[in-house]
Amino acid sequence: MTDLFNNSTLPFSLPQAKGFSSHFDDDLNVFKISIPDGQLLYAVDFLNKKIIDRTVEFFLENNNGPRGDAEWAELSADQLAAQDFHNIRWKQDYISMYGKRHPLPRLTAWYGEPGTSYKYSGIQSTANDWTNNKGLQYLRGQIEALARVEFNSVLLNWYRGGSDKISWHADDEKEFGENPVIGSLNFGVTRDFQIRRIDNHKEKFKIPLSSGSALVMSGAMQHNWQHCVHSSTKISGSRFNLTFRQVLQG
Ligand SMILES: O=C(O)CCC(=O)C(=O)O
Repeated sequence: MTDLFNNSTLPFSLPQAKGFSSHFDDDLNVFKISIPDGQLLYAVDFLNKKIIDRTVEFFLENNNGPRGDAEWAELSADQLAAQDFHNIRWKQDYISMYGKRHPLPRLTAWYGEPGTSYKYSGIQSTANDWTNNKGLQYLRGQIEALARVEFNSVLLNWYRGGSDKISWHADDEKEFGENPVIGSLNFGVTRDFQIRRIDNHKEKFKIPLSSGSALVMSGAMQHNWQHCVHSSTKISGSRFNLTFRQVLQG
């Protein structure tokens, strides 16, 4: 149930069920959301337009690629591999299903402290060193201030258009520890972040993640809830999502 004394209204609906509540924190300028077995922080205009525009430019800076947004979705994997990105080493990963290799429906890049490595969608990925990456270090500082934890790595997802997506999953890999805090930043077109309970798929809600928004997931969320971003024929244009994480090393 939404707190009646809010001075700001949550721009999406939570299930009307026991254990769901939200409250706007005026000091932090953020919605604090409780769900059964989890907590969320949601800040709509967390980053300003100047930072957003500069960040998108930073993500795409390259010598030889398209300038316009729509063109990116049309490049083949080989054409993308030939792009010389200056700041982010975007890559096309593949998953194997029933003996066939399929491209992941998005581009990814994994950055962090030297030595951090992480497995997602069955793909073992060693982090690109982020020590001298000024853009990522700036964004890390921003999300750490909101989440009040330190992150040592980030997974970047580039959804080039409406057909790019990420399927239902939880970030429950053992290298993230028991109850991980995961901080997400969003740039570009708005996409719905869907959340459903693992033991009851009908208990679900969606959060529109617009450009400049931040979302922090914590508590036992990754053991009890899954999330995804569905494809949509109504969407065109790029969205970049960064999920900052603490990978336990050793
Ligand atoms: O794009 C998003 O908002 C979600 C990304 C995600 O779920 C992940 O990287 O594990």
